Amino acid sequence: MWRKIFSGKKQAEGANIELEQTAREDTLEEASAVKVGFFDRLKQGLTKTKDGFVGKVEQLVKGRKIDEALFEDLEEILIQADVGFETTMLLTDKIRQRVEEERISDGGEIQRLLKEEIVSLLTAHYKPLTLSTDRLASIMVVGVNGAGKTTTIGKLAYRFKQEKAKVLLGAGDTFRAAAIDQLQVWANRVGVDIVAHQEGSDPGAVAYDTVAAAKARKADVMILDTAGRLQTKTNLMAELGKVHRVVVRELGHELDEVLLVVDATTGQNALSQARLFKEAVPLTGIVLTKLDGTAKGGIILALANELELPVKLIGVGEQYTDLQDFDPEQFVEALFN
Ligand SMILES: Nc1nc2c(ncn2[C@@H]2O[C@H](COP(=O)(O)OP(=O)(O)O)[C@@H](O)[C@H]2O)c(=O)[nH]1
Ligand SMILES: [Mg+2]
Repeated sequence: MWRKIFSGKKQAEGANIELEQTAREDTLEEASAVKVGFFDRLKQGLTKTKDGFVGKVEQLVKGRKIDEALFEDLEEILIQADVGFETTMLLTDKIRQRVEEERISDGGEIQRLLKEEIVSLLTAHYKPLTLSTDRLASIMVVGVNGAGKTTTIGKLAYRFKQEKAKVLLGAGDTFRAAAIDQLQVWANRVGVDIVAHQEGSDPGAVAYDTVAAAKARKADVMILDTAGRLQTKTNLMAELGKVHRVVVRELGHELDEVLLVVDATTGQNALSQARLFKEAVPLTGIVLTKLDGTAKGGIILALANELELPVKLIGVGEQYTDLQDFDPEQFVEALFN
């Protein structure tokens, strides 16, 4: 039986203990050592955003008194960090209000207020990855080309395998032979089963076979890859809807997770991707990848605030273990400290 470790911070740490492959007893000491490793990795992955965003705020507020010019500069930094206009205004209005109510005059305090408001914004819509453990857990992964879908599936497969789950992957991206091969490579590396058809075959048929095989082989988790598509291509989006319906019909219920993978380096386009994918399939959450590759990690705030979709996982690098459960407090801590 694979471990039930899918809700929040404790689980993230728990998962990581497994990921670090401590075959030993996980004594308190070891568990906390792993926790530090996990947090360090997050901090390292957020270095660019930390420098480009929090670092700039720090420079801005140092020794300054609070006035309208300061707020305007703060707004500019937030917008440059991809926080987006709407969310920037929400944050700075709240800070303005608190400055007044709490009679704050030292600019240095702005950083603390910003940190607190970001935590509350990220916490408001927070929901961890939630997978069934009493029946086949099912995940479908969607997103534009190059967002990191296949890599994310590989990392998830690795994690679940470490948790002793029987994992089955479905190579639903049948557009390119290379995409099928790529998932195959991950499956071999991690040591999990895969259902794959030939290039150009019907992705609905792959979906059908994946569910059937998962049931027949009594898998704990199935993860279905899909072809990347531009959110503006209506026929391809409709096809995605069809694939989803096939899975639901064969499972006999909704999937546990329909995850949209979004590349953090794509900026505000992430919002339009999320809106259009949400129309095609009932998304349950977002995986924000390549946070390590951008100084504009502020997109996570725009996503959390402007869409009713929680960010559930974040990618902070290309290693197996660089997919983390998103935890708002830990994230903000890594960004500000
Ligand atoms: N630095 C970094 N690279 C990533 C991350 N996630 C995915 N990638 C890279 O992004 C590229 C595209 O990923 P892929 O999984 O093929 O995207 P797909 O087309 O959506 O399936 C690959 O080179 C991955 O290694 C991440 O979190 N950080
Ligand atoms: Mg792919």
